[in-house]
Amino acid sequence: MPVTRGFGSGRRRGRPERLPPGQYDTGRDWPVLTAEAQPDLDPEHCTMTVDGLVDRPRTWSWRDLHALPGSSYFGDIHCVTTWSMIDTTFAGVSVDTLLELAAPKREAAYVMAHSTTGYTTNLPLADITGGKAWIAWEYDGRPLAAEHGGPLRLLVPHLYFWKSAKWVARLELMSDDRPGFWEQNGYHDRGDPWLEQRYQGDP
Ligand SMILES: Nc1nc2c(c(=O)[nH]1)N[C@H]1C(S)=C(S)[C@@H](COP(=O)(O)O)O[C@H]1N2
Ligand SMILES: [Mo]
Repeated sequence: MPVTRGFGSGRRRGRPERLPPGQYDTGRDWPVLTAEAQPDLDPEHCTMTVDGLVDRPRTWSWRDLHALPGSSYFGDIHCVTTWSMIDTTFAGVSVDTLLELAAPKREAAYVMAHSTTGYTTNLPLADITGGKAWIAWEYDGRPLAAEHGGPLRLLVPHLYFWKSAKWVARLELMSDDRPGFWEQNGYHDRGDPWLEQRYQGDP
């Protein structure tokens, strides 16, 4: 399976600048941050939809997703509450693969990720294309735990981790940006950890 290394993580390996400003290394102690009640989802019945401004809106079953070419991420993740985890390994499918099949329309420029629970988060389309985002169902070679978003979570590791919607079920392509759950509550619309885009009004 193709493995994409996190942006810059190789270059920064073992050096202090490996961590974005204001972040600490949580080691292997992966915190759980869930705003809503954790859903109890059966992988066999979970689906992933790409719709909105696309030529071919599509829904993939669990089985359909596994039949697609797999893709993994090896690198770091960064939560806005200041923990980072170094050298994580996730596997699933690249968002590029789903978007190629759904065929975004020319006017699509943003995406809203929707979880089965109603949690939402907005992203520029450019931040989930070009090998930067995954629909992940494995962590460290094992099925992704329910508290970490299993069966399926969005993974956008180059942005703060609130963009990586747990229990993701839908990517809605949009022409205009619209704030998701945390973004309506003051978090930044983009959330680049290297630029410390934590809150609305940050650069
Ligand atoms: N559905 C859903 N997705 C979510 C969240 C949430 O509360 N609900 N929290 C976000 C935040 S703030 C972070 S830091 C990460 C936490 O993921 P983890 O619990 O696996 O560490 O999930 C993100 N995705
Ligand atoms: Mo977070």
